[in-house]
Amino acid sequence: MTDPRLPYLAEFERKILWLSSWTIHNANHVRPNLDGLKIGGHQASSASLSTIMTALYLAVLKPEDRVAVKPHASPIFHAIQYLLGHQTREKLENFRGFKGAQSYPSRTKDIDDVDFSTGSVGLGVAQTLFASLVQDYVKAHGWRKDRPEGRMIALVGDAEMDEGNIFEALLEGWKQGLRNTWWIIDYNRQSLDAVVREGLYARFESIFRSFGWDVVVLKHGSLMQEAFREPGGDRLREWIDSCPNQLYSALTFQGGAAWRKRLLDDLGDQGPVTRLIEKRSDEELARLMSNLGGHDLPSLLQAFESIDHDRPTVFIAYTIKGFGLPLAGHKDNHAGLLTPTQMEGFRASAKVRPGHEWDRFEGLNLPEAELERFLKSVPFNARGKRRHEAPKVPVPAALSTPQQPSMSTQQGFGLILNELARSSEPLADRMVTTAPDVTVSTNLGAWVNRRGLFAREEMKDLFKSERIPSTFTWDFSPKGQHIELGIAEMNLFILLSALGLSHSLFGERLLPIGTLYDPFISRGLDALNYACYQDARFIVAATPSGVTLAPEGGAHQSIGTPLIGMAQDGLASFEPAFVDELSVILRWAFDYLQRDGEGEPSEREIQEKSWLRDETGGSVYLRLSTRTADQPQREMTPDLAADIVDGAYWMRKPGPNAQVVVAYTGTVAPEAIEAVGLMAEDRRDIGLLAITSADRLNAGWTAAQRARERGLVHARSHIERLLGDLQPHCGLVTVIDGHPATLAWLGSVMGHRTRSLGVEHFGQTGTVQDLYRHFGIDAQGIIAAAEMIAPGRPIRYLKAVG
Ligand SMILES: Cc1ncc(C[n+]2csc(CCOP(=O)(O)OP(=O)(O)O)c2C)c(N)n1
Ligand SMILES: [Mg+2]
Repeated sequence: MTDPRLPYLAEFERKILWLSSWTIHNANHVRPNLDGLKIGGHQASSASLSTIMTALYLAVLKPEDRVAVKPHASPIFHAIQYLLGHQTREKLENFRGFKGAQSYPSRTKDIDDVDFSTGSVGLGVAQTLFASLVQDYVKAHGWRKDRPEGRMIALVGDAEMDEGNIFEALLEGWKQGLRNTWWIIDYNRQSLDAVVREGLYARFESIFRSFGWDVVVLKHGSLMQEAFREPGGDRLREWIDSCPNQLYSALTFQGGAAWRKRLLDDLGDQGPVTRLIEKRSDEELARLMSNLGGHDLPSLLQAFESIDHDRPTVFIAYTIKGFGLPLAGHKDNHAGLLTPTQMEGFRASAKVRPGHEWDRFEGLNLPEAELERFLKSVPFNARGKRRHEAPKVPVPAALSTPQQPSMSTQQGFGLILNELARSSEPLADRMVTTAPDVTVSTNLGAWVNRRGLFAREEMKDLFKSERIPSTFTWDFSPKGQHIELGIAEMNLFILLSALGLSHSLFGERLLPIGTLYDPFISRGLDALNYACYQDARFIVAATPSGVTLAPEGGAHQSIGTPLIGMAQDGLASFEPAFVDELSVILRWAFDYLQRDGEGEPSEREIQEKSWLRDETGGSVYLRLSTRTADQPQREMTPDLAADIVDGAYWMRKPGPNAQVVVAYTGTVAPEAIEAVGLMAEDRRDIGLLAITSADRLNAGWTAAQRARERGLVHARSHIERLLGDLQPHCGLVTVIDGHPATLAWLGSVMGHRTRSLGVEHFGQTGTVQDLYRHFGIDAQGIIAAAEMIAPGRPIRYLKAVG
């Protein structure tokens, strides 16, 4: 008996193809919304997934499933959501326009229930794998026992498989015992520029099998399979299977007559197979030859619905790029658009009357009431929108601050986490840490000793059971709270992205902390950007940083990361110098992570003082160091704590006639303190500004300026207040173990002359002192800069230093 859903799915597949094509056509020709710029819209890329996505969204998916849609299938996705009532005509009419439906599905910018943003190819694919690990983590901790497990599904372009991060993820998935993950490869054998290499599917098959995945190849649709059963069918099958990709594409583009000519050239005068070809009209022949597995609803339903296990599964689905459209199969079709004439032809075949282009059932062959009933019964849509919310985890008023007289920020970070691990704070139970093989070297060891490593199955530390002394206990269990990763930094950020969306994906809030060496942020940078773009919430502690990792040499020293921290949207960056600052920042971070990020951030004057957009929340980057520093003995007053969070405070307040102010960030604090002490006799009223977050300081300043430009004349940012009392002639020397541009803008705030010290060139091995001297960020360098910028009598200690 045929599946009763098939007639509806076939109708809706046509409708979805029409709506997605019309969306693109409308944006280009009817209501051009990009100043005459023709916009691709990726009609062809979308069309190759039209059948698969119809089958998935309107039949196979359950509400608990989560999907990363190939970026260029966005028009199809929006069309489906429009049919299901989650996308508006207005947004579709404004596709790719300002505030319209987005070119690539976006969790934050689209309204139609996007599970994972995509755009930078490869990242969404890996995101599904890590989301599945997070689902396992949540379940293993006993938090969603009553809810069904979802499948994490990626719709993957075949050329997208070139991205290395996918393979890094595959290896990690294998190590972690991946389950409940489906990747569906849209095997249209075309990329952006060209047709892919022959035989690629065979590489895919063996790669996936070796990582323990099940492989399902969907090559021949049901029409083809029927034809293969006819006399001569085996010859046709051989021909199809040995046809080069380029030729198949070209014939698809040319259509029925070309198929006939070519097939008869190759298979004419050969008895039954010739008859098989000849008895079909051109149109029937074209339909047969384009009936690949990925365009055959019965095969797709059968393949998806026969999976009765949770093993990771890849489907290699043969498709046609541009399926159902006049540009099908053409190798240049990636950014191709239908001409108005082609669109009119398509309109006629879709039976859509002018003025009825957006009608959901226009041109369909089944009664509206039945179609409506079918849509209402779609399992995926049974619960409407599928995003979850999770209550906030309470954050204590203060974290316990280690009291050692001398330590590094990295060490302090480890100690604070250790205290949290020992505590019974609910917060500690929701924390989850992860590191790419640098757990011990970034000081997470003590936390891991107490809270254990996560794995679905128990695994005891053999060294411990053999009684071999070791500082660290490496016990794995389902209750563990540290996920140990292999070295790939891409995986770290994609996992943080998945952990940081747990509240929305799975309804359980996690407070993720990832650690890595600061220079290697760049290795995972696109994934970090991706995580922020989807508004995932996490803390990244990057340590060591700068040239303070002196003996390791230039390859382990970071220069530009403070600028990354400033420029990265969705990430508040801090570089504390002292552990009491770090403690305040971490506490704040746990709260900031959990603030509701829905909607557009507004610049309301929530924190009257700072002009920061703090109500929306975000992720946090801590740039730490292994360099030991003497810790100030001071009381952490609420005012000081607020200043630390806003980005700066006076370590030494300048007098009324200050000639020079030194502003430092992070681990160069001792140099700045020393320099100020040595200059105090020769420069009047000297000030020392401790900057804990150049990022937030700068953001507040920018926001205040914008507010004033809008007429809010009293808007003042934190840095404007701090520098506001300085005389115009006061010089500013800024210093950071990182790129000097990080603080160079301070001179523009009130117009003070500024000299910015920092590191611009690759370092090398040496002691910290050697390198600081070399780059001129030691006390002597600071004093020399001050003398130039704030003229006066010679600073007598200048020569004595260093
Ligand atoms: C990281 C990244 N690099 C490059 C691009 C530009 N780009 C978009 S689609 C594409 C080719 C996609 O081919 P495939 O994955 O086979 O998808 P198809 O268009 O065939 O459906 C490229 C290179 C991108 N979006 N992301
Ligand atoms: Mg392709």
